[in-house]
Amino acid sequence: MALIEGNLMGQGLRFAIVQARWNDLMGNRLLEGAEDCLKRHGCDQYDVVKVPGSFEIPLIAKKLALSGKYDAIICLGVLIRGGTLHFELIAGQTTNGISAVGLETGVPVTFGVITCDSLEQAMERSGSKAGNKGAEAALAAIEMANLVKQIG
Ligand code: RBF
Repeated sequence: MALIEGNLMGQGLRFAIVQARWNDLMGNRLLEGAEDCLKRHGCDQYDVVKVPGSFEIPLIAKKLALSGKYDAIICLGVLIRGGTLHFELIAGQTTNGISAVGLETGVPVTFGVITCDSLEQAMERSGSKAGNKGAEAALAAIEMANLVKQIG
């Protein structure tokens, strides 16, 4: 029996963070959380790429994954339900798109896009009482990058 798991050491790993500009009051908190997490885990090699909104994340994440420059891609965005059908459509496309990038490229892609009913909920998930989902996505990226390296 072999137990194979990724460690949380970020030294030598390269990451790209893709951040959607929409709702950047909370989006910038997610970014801060992700950067803080990477640095505290020993990683100083990362780039931040800004896109207009969450809908645009998958294409850019795919290009970054295919560039061969990164061990994992961290996707950050804030979707707030506005009472329109758009929320469901954008949230669905963003989630499916981000998931497809990892499966199609073999490069780990982690999901730090928060989907919220209200501004308050978005605040909670971007650095207050529900933690910081950007930091969680960065931690998952470190673990996945190390796991993929081990499996080969
Ligand atoms: N992008 C986000 O990242 N978060 C949102 O909450 C969000 N809400 C939107 C609501 C509407 C009605 C529209 C049309 C777009 C919204 N977008 C949002 C932007 C979307 O992700 C994309 O950037 C734009 O539609 C341009 O392709």
